[in-house]
Amino acid sequence: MNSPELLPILCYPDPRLHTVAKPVAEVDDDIRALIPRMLATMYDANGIGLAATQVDVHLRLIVIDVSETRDQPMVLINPELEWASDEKRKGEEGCLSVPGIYDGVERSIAVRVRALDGEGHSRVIEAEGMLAVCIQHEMDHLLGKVFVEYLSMLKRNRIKSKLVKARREAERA
Ligand code: K2U
Ligand code: ZN
Repeated sequence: MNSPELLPILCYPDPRLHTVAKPVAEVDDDIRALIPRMLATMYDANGIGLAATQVDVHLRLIVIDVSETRDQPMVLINPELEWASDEKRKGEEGCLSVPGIYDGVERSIAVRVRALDGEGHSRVIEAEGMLAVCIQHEMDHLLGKVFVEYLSMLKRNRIKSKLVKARREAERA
């Protein structure tokens, strides 16, 4: 049984990363077919999260697996942030859409999110630690926000030119 076909991940500064995703109307066969492909793409890229926006699907759908064993996938459809702690912490973040760039971002240390799971059942997720950070990072993607937007203009411009240069070299090779 071969693994689900991987999806290409959009790379910053691709403007499609700034699209605001629409709610999933119904957990239908298309969504059920997309979820395993997003999970396979996330695992293949060694990510702990992936938002549909990153694979150029502009729907409110996120997959996450923060487990050490990489075998506890979570699916969040139409996630809504019900509560976020006032207490925040700055943590090192990376992004599959911004390869090779890591920098500090401040996030709430705990969140409570309501979302549909892969079967379309409504669930409440109470998260802290890396799971809380990942959920906030992925929910930003659904709003067209990439973590580099929390950095200074100077850093953001340096990152943009670095990635554009790397892409040009890759295309020439
Ligand atoms: O691009 C993505 O959305 C996947 C992100 C998710 C994430 C970023 C920062 C902090 C937590 C989650 C990452 O690329 S997954 C790669 C990674 C793995 C472990 C720790 C940080 C980043
Ligand atoms: Zn990301």
